[in-house]
Amino acid sequence: MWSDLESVGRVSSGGYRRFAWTAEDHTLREWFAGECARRGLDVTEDRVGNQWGWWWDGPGTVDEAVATGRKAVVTGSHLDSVPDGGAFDGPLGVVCALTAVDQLRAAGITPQVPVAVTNFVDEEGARFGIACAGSRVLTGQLDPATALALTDADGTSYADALRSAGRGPETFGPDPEMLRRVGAFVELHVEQGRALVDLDAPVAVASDIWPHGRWRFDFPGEANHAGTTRLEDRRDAMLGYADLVLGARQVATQRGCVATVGKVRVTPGGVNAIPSHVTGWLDARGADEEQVVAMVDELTAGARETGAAVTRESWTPTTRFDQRLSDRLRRVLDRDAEVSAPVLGTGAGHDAGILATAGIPSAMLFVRNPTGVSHSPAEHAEREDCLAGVAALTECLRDLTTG
Ligand code: HGY
Ligand code: MN
Ligand code: MN
Ligand code: MN
Repeated sequence: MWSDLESVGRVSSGGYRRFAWTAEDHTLREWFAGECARRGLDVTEDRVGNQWGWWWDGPGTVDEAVATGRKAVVTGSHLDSVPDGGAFDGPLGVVCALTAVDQLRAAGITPQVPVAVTNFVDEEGARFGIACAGSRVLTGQLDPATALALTDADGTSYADALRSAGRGPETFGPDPEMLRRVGAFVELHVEQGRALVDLDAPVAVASDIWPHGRWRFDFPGEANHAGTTRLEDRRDAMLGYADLVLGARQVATQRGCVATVGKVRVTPGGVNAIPSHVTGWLDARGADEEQVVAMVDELTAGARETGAAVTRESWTPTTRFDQRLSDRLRRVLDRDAEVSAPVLGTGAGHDAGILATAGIPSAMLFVRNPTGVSHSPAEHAEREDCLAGVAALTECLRDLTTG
C-alpha cells in the first residue's frame, strides 16, 4: 500500500504537494476507494466529500445496527498535505487503519459494531486556507457558504474546485446522518515533535490539542515605480507585513506562545514595483488559550494602526480528547507493555479534534517520528514504529468493537 502512495504529488525536494480537490487528491481518493473495495469495505462519501469505507458483516445494514444502539467505531485520517509536506502526516493514519482491518480479519475478529476507515478531505487547508475544512463542514463548524467562497492562489473558488472534481456544491454541507453513525473516532498520526524520541517510546496516546487559529492580514499600499519613487512618497504595503512577521515572533516569545507568518501574497508582485497590497496569514497557537488570544489581539491592533484589515479564518479552542476513551486506549496499550504508554498534548490540529469538539468521543495515537520534524520532507517514521502503531490501533479497535 505505502509504495502506491510514494509517487503521488511528490515534488523535487522529496516532499509532497497534495492539495484538496486537485489531480493529486483525485489519485489519492481513487487509491483509497480501491483499497477499501479490495477489502470489501463499502465506500461512501458524505455531503462534504469525506470518504468512509464501511465494514459490517451484519445483521442488517450499518444504519440498522446504529438504530439498535450499535454505533460505529471509526478510524482514519487525511491524505492531503501542506506544500512540500512530509510523507507520513495523514497517510500514516489511513494506511494503519486499513492494515488494522486486515489484522482484525486475519485474527478472525468479527466486530460487534460497524467499523469504518475514513479519509477526511482538506485537512491541511493548504489550498483554500482553512485547516480541517472537510471535518469542520461535516460537523457544522464551518459554514458551507463560507467554504465555497474561499479562493486559492489562482483565484479558483472552492465551489469551482468541487465542480471540477465532479461534485455539485449545491449538496455541500453538514452531514448529520453520517455523524449519527459514529460512536467513537480514533486517529493514528505521526508525532509532529520529538517527545517520543526523548521518552524512547514508539506510541503515545493524545491528551489534548492546543488552541490554534488562522488570521488573514491585508496590508494596503500604493503601486509605484521602484526606481523613480522617493522613499518619502511611498506607501509600501510590505512594511506592515514586515512588522507582523517580526512582531509575531516578539509577542509570541513574551507570551509563551508560537506564531507563524508563513504564507504571503504580494500585489502586483514585480521586483521593480512597490507593493500595493500584501496579504499575510498568521498561524497562532499555544498551551495557554488566554495568552494566544491576547497575542493575536496585540498583533491585530498593531496591524490595524497601519490601515490593515484583519479577518479570523479559523479558531479551535483547546480540545480535550475523550478522557474515558483515551484511558481505555491506554489500558489496551499497557496490557502487554512493561512501561505505560506516554500521554502527549499536541500543538497540531487534527480532524479528531474537530470531531471531539462536535461531541463525538475521539482520541488519538501518536507514532514516534525520529526527526521530530513535520510539515517538511524531513518528517519520518521507522518501519518498526509504524508496525507498533498498527498493532496498537488493531488492539484498540478489537477492544472497542468486541469489548
Ligand atoms: O495545521 C495543523 O496543525 C494540521 O497539521 N493541519
Ligand atoms: Mn499537518
Ligand atoms: Mn495531519
Ligand atoms: Mn493535522
